Amino acid sequence: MLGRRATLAMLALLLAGVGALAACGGGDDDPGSGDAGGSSDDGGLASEGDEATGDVPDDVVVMDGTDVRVQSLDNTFRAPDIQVQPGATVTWTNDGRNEHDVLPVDGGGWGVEVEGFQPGATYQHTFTEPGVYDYYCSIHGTTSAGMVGTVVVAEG
Ligand SMILES: [Cu+2]
Repeated sequence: MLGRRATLAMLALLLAGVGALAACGGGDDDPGSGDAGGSSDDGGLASEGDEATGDVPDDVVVMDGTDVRVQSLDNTFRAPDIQVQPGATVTWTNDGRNEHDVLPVDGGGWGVEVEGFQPGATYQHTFTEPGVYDYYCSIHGTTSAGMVGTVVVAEG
């Protein structure tokens, strides 16, 4: 008797679980199909332009003021993607336990090698020209993945 009751109880739990899953699946369908029409317009706009200077990241954080700080942690930049006004000075601090570097993906004239960016060190650069400046840490990333960041210089 006990064994049979236990089996019935498990069966009831199983059925309840299946019911809950089915309810979730059904609920997701309706909003999903509603969104599809609206978002296709945005895709068309996003694909225009920006090819020469690089893309402005979607999650870019607009930073007010002329003194902006970016933390270098193990192993990310925080915030990774920022927007500053022309003439702003960006200060990277190595707040991690490991050594890092800050290297521009395109061109040069700024950035810091690992020798100058040990834990506790700071590096700063003033960005005067509008543009999209991609950078990376060559120890923990590549030019396009891993420990990467972007400074967008634009009038706010
Ligand atoms: Cu690094």
